[in-house]
Amino acid sequence: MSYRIISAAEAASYVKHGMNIGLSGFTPAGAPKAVTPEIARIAEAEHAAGRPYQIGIFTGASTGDSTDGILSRAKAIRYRAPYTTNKDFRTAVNNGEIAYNDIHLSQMAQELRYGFMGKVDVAIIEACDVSEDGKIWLTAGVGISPTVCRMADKIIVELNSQYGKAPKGLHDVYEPADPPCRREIPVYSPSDRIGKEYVQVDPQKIVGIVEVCKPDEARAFTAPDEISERIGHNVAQFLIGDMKRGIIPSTFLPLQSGVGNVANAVLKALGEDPGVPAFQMYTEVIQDSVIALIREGHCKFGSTCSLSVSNECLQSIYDDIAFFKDKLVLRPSEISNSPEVARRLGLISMNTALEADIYGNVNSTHVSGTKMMNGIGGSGDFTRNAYISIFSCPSTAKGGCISAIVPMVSHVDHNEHSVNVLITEQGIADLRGKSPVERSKEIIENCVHPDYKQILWDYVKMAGKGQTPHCIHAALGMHETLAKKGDMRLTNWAEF
Ligand code: 0RQ
Repeated sequence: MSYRIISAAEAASYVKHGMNIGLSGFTPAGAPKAVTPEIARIAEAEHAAGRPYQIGIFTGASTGDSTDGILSRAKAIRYRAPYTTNKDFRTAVNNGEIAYNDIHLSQMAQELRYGFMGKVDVAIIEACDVSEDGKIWLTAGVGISPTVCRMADKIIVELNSQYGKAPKGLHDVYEPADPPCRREIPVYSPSDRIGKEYVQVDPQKIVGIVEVCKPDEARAFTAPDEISERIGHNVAQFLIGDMKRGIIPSTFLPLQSGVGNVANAVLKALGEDPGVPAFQMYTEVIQDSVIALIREGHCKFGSTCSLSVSNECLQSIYDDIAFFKDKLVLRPSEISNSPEVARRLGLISMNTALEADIYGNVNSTHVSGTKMMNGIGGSGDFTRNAYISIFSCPSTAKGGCISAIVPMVSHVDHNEHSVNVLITEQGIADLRGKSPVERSKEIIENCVHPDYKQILWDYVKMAGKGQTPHCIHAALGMHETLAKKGDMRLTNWAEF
């Protein structure tokens, strides 16, 4: 290979203060792991010398600690988009130290191409192979790699030998043209392949290859607890009910699912329920539970942007790659999350709420309205365009001190016009075809924890009549009670 093999430190030296870097990967899957810690070292040295050093980060979704964690702690990030899950990044954002642009994941690549976020100076791309003529074969996540490779002045390849060349052939790389020349994305079934197995770049832009042998920095999921198992069971019962009524065809519809413990438990429950037929997935992340379902035949095909699985699970996929190759495809985020494709395929979307209100508005991102949790991720891409959009969450958080159902959400990510179904461990609220007042009855009756039911009925009574009844001065009263007394159960509407 005629590319120069360079150290991670040399690669990092191409990234100067004020530049923007574009990264491969989607969740820790396929994100760079070697060069970003060296960028953090440069930042620390520059700061120690009294000089400024901060960069912008463009990526597919969250990354691993080697990027968001280490760079946040080194105070090296000026700007970042989109979704992330890192605790230190979250702290820095909530301290006002980082400009975080939490956009829909499907829009990230195109907003870069449209010029909304500035230049991509250096792309850092994890690969399992690279050819002389500029073909880059990615690893466990695609994200925005094709776009940042095309836009960047320089490309650094982290050639990760951890899994050898096993990921080769899993990818389907396709980048749409921009308006007014864009055509339809020709995915008519989750398993359709429309692009190339690699990212084609101009080989002149590859300034060096950094040799790496590191696993993904996957997050461990806790085993489903009783609450998430009940949520999963309720989701399965809801879908079976809709199939019996003929709303969902007996062949079923492709499923999308977000990340997190609840999402993992829901998928597990769907696979275990004999009433749910074998299904396909058209989604952004595939977690451990889905890989088990593919092995068992409950999931027939998985189209995803990343294999966001534990390291053991990833190794087991690559060990059995002949089995998985025709059952999985990895796509760029603007294809995996495409609103056009979601609407065409008729996805059943399943995402997670932090809180929902009695009319069906959902907050997935901001704790008590101001503190960023993770971000919207792909939940908005799918919710707005799904055949049926479902949100689930436990009915309470923090030992019961917080009700997930409140009179008015403290931040809106998904509004009442897009949310079809709300599910907690308490039950199912089917909001389809209902007016706001009808929705509020359905939600309070079926989804609210018993500790909070009367508080919410009292709010509804106080709000009186109207299209969407509210007491505006008291609508965030449960949040205010939490802030003052540490427990929403102590809400006394007479105080508002
Ligand atoms: O915190 O563990 O410290 O107690 O939030 O909650 O119940 O473990 O659920 O892991 O599924 O995460 C919405 C954050 C849920 C996630 C969110 C606290 C709760 C706990 C986690 P502790 P759980 P999960 C996919 C598509 C974004 C939207 C989406 C998420 C912690 O699923 O980021 O689905 N989703 N995107 O105690 C204060 C409340 C709370 C609360 C829960 N009302 N107030 N804290 N918590 N409700 C993403 C991609 O596109 C890649």
